[in-house]
This record gives sequence, C-alpha cells and structure tokens, in this order.
Amino acid sequence: MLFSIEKKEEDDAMSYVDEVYELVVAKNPAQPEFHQAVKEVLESLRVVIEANEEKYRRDALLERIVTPERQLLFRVPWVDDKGQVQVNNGFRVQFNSAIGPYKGGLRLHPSVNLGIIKFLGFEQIFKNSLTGLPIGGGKGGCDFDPKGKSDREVMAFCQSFMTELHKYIGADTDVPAGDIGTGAREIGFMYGQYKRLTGLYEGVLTGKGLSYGGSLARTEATGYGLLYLTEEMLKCNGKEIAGKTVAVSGAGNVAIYAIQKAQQLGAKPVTCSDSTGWIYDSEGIDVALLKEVKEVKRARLTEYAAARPSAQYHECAPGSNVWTVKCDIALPCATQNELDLEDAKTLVANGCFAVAEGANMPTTLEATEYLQKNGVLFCPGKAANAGGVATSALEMSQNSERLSWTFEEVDSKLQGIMVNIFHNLDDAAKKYGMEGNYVAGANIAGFLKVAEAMTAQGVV
Ligand code: NDP
Ligand code: 2IT
Repeated sequence: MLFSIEKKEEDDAMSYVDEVYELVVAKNPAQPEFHQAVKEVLESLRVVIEANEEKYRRDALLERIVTPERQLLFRVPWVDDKGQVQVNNGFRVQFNSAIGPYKGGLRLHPSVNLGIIKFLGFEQIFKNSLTGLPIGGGKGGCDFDPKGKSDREVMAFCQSFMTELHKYIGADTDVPAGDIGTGAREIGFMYGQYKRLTGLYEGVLTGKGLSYGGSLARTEATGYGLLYLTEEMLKCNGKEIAGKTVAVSGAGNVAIYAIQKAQQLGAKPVTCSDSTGWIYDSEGIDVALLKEVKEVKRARLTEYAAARPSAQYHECAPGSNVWTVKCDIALPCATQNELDLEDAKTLVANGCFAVAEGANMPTTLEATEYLQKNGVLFCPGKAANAGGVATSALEMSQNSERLSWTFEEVDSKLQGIMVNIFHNLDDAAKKYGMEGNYVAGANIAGFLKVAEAMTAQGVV
C-alpha cells in the first residue's frame, strides 16, 4: 500500500523545472514579461537540469537563479520647466553577481515597471555570461519619458535619479549603462552627479562620452555586434549576407548601427521604425539622414520620409509594420514582443531565412517556435545583442588601466567576441542534441558558467 502511494506520488511529481516556473508565476504576479523570459530559459535548460536534477534541487539552484539578489525601488522627484514637481518610480535590480559585478543598462520609458526590469535583468545574467567576460547581471530604469523634455528637465531628472542610485553602485559593485531612452546625454548627466556626490572619478557607468572615460566603438557596438554574429551564423549555414535584403525595426542606437554595418557588409537594409510609424525605403536606408533625424534633431520618422523621395512612411497599426516587407533577413531592434506569430508567418511566407534579435526579447515565444519549426535561422537577443554589454566590459577594462584603446582595437575584440559567442551556442546546442536550436544553445551555455560559479561559492 505504502509502496503504491509513493509510486503514485512519484508519477505525479512535477519536474523541478516546471515546479520552479510555477513558483515564479505565483510569487511574481502581474509580471508577464518576467514570466516569459523565465519560461524560455527554463524550457531550454530542461535537458541539463534533468540530467542532474537531484543535485540542482538540493542546492535550490533554480530558485536562487530566478530570485534577484537585491531589488531597489525608489522615488525620483524633480522639477519641470513650469516649476511643477514631478514624481517617477526608479528601479535597479541587482540580479546575480556570481561571475562579476552587476552590469546592465538603465531604461527610461513610460512603460517601465518592476516586471520589465526583472525580465531584462534575468536575460542579462545569461547574456553577460556568454560574453566570456567577468560581469554579473543587473538592470534598472524609470518610468520617466525623456521624449519632449528640455535638456534642463532631463538633467534635473538624471540628477535626482542618481542622488538615490549612487548609494548602491560602484566600479566594482554595479555598473549601469544605457538602454531605451538612455543615451550619451543621460549618461553624462548621471556621471556628473555620481562624481559630485561621491568624489570618485571611476568607471561606474559605461557608454560615457569619449572626453571623460568612454570607449571608442561603444556607440556602434550593439548594432555592429549583431551583424558580426549574424554574418557568422549565415556563414556556418552555407549562406552569406552580401546582397541580401534586410528588414530592421527601431530607429535608435541599436537599429542605426545595425543598418550601418549591414550596408558595410554588402546587404541592403530597407526599413526602420519608431513607436509611431515605419519607413520602407526602396533605395536602402540613408544612414546619415536617419542619424540626423534621430540623433541630432530627436524628430519623428516623418522627417526622414519628407527628405527622401524613395521612402514611404506608414503609421504603425495592427498588421502594418516592417515585417510586412519582403526580406531575407529580419533584425528586430526596437523593443520586447514586437514580432508576434502573425509577423512570423508573414516573414516565412515572404522567404525570410534568418532572424537575429537586436532588441531584448522582441520575438514572442509562439513566433520563435514558428520560425524555428519553419527552418528559419533564429538567434536570440541574449547572444545576438551581447556586443553592447561586451564593449561596456571593455570600457571597464580601459577605465581600470586608465588607458584608451583605438577604435580598431575595440572593434576587432568585439568581432572576436561575437564569433566566439556564436560558436559557443552552436556547440552547446549540438552537445545537448538540439543542433541548430540557438535559443537552447544560448541559454545552456550562458547558464552553465553561472551555475558553476554559484555552486563553487556556496549558499549565498
Ligand atoms: P533607443 O532608445 O535608442 O531606441 C529605441 C527605438 O525603439 C526607438 O526607435 C523607439 O521609438 C523604438 N521603441 C522603443 N519602445 C518602443 C515601443 N514600446 N514600441 C515601439 N517602438 C519602440 O534604444 P536602443 O536602441 O538602445 O534599444 C533598443 C532595444 O535594444 C531594446 O530592447 C534594448 O533593451 C536593446 N538593447 C540595447 C543595447 C544598447 O547597447 N543600447 C544593448 C542590447 C540590447 P521611439 O523613439 O518612438 O520611442
Ligand atoms: O541590454 C543590454 O545589454 C544593454 N542595454 C547594454 C548594457 C550595458 O551594460 O552595456
């Protein structure tokens, strides 16, 4: 009798992976993006965990890896140009420091909430591990919208944000950087305030200006890195990038330099987008014009269309986006969940054979599965966009040795890192019997290093 009860319990027992996923959903209600990121990683790790389930379970390794080491939530009050006090919600999630100081960007966007910062911080753990450099995972941000604000308002916000954040960061503890809405201007204001409050001239932020400790090629790094990895992925699958038509979404830091490098490699990027509209340019995107509109004027893409006869402008609407354009390669470079199942079907029907994520988690789980099932080469963001944070780590190295490397030096290290990342995930996918599944490969390769470090460091 006893035996049969035990046997039944055994049959009913959920696998450790499923148990931890249910725990995450129960303990973190109303955080769908965080659940989505955890689900994708845990599904990929199933084969690794199940081979060693007893040990991982006893060590509560998965419970620990899905729980941030520390979560900071703080008030950010500032005064606008009319003299009105504004209040925003600031966040910094210090997720995992097993392999290095927390490292990850700061997102400034009205949609920011704890669940979004946690999804980004969780992704960052594995991404940073894949770079091969000693950086742990973290992310932060605020529901502040820099759009439409004066420079003085942006400075007032950044100073207030850093007045609280500076207590928790440092060159050897936690090193933030840019992300959506946080570019060179915001990093400059934050760095100035950190220095004023602490008296320290140290590499506490990356993406700094070149005159005060920034690295050459950091601005270009995420977009360039995305193309270096895509090129290697195509090469290893008997294809080449030259001559191919590319659909890019976004018109920010990642998208602009992805478009630029795609052109340098002989491809033809024909689209870009922002939150209100998108461009199809039959002659290929004019990068100089796009930079002028977005980096200098901070204007809408209607200005691009107005200045370029070959460009068509479309409002963003359901069913109207860059993925409707016929392309060989798709590079989503705007934001999470911007490429859904319908978009994936359209891409496949139009003959697209490769998708590499410049943004973090831009493809929904259903879309990813559809693309993979239909033979599309698919590289997830935690590998494909790791060039940005990798170059941030190179900026940290330069700050530590108080030297600056040349553009060529940084760019060639970036290329080496991206090629290496691709081979690591390709090898991991093959080793675990999932050849060509780069999502699984990236999650497994990223996880194994962090898991080993966590195990070696004991229960902390
Ligand atoms: P930017 O702020 O420079 O640009 C973001 C672009 O995406 C803008 O064109 C913006 O349009 C568009 N966008 C942002 N949010 C939305 C939204 N909710 N709906 C539609 N469009 C949107 O950010 P980055 O280029 O730096 O970041 C883009 C993506 O890449 C993000 O997912 C980020 O996390 C990721 N990433 C960035 C790295 C970096 O080094 N910067 C490194 C690795 C990943 P609009 O201007 O109208 O808002
Ligand atoms: O998502 C990312 O990897 C970034 N926004 C860059 C982080 C960094 O620390 O450079």
